[in-house]
Amino acid sequence: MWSSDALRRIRDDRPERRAPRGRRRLASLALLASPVSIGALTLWANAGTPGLAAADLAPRPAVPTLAPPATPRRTVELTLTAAPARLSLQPGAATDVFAYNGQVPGPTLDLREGDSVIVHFRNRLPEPSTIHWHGIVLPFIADGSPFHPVPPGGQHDYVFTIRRGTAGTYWYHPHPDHRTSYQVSKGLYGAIVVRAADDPLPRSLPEKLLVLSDNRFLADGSLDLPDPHSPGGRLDAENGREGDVLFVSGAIRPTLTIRSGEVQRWRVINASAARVYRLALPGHVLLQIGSDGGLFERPVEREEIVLGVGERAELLVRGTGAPNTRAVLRALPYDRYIPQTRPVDWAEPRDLLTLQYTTEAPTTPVALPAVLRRVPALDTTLVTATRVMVLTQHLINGKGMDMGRVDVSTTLGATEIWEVENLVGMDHPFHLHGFQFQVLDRNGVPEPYRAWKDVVNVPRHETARFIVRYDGYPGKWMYHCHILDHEDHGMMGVLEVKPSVEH
Ligand SMILES: [Cu+2]
Repeated sequence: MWSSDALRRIRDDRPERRAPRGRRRLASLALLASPVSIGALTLWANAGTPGLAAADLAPRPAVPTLAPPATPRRTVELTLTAAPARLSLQPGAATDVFAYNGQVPGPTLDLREGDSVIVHFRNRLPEPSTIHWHGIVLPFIADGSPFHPVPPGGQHDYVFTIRRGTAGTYWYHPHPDHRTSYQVSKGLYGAIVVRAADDPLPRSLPEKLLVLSDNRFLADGSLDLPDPHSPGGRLDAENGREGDVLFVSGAIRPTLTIRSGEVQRWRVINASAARVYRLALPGHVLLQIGSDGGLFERPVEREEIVLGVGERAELLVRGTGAPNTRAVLRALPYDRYIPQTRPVDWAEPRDLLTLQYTTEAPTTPVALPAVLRRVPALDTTLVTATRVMVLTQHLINGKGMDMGRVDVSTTLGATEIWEVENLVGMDHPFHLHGFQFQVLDRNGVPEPYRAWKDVVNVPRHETARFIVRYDGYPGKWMYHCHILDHEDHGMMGVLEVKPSVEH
């Protein structure tokens, strides 16, 4: 199924094996990959962890075994081309979209801690774009923020290294000035999975990747993207654009299979422009094991999980149902709206996918670790500043985004608290680029467990506080509401992190 060429595209890049630069094979995923496409899904081989495929909503092809090198250090090099395409997102209809490498969602990047990543981005769109690597700690020039637009016909190489300790689930999407909601709605988003060599969970767990998104269509199958000045456009600007068609990794209500007794590892990404998912699997207690920046210290049992815009969750789904039964993963109603613009059907639960039990006799559940890893608490005694962010509709601290202004200035290595206060009657998910943070409390209630986060949803009239240490890279980093229409309308600011002074 997988050619050795396709596997070699992820190069073993240990220095002693390096060929002279000029002779080094430049492997492009776009050219060399022979991915197995099933509908809109693509399965990428994962040379380091045989048996685990990143995108896995369909029967998995055999993945060949390739012994990982003793000290893996790889360069993963690929090309992502954003271009118009005509795809069938819904049965029986063709839709003009924007796609990465011709698919929606774009290819899943299956990475390991320590990987050097080179992405050749080619913009074949009729407008400027970027690729933002949501949640990944990387240099400013690689962040794909509005500071570095790539013009139509242009290209940019994003070069970064995946840090140790950051294994988790991330995603990528465009982040151009004023056009993020439009481009994501047109189909530009994809998943990133980062794996750790010392992952504490059994490798035998079947893994599923669920990229949640929604969209809205006109009767002719085209995307419903109203003129910004029309009533529909103004409603999207207010609420953030939601759609009535829900997708899981590009599929509408797909079916996953599970054997009774089996434990599966699910990675869930909220890639929607504005929709919040309140996830529940009736008849099952979910075991959440991680969030935006990777694993928790210990698994946490949850009846439901609220996944704000841009957030991710890692879960263990325990197959406690009987053979040949089924369960439905649902998005329960979540009221994030002001009454004046609350959608009439907001209170309807929505089905996301069917979990079908096989007819096989129950299997014995695998033993799960009680401790996943250490998440050291950031030291509050080192805090040198508290940044107060007051959210109102489309504004932060009363200001709209100005690319020429620095809103917060600080120094690399400093530890600070951010207090994000939402004064209005609508939720705003707050996202910080460049650094992972730890939520301290929400409305004064201490966070029950520590996690690395890059988005915190701040419900209406509530306040969230987080602590962050700027231990990444200097640069000008965006912070913004992750309702993409709010971001596009200026609900964004600039954090300048200056290099620390050498003594
Ligand atoms: Cu917002």
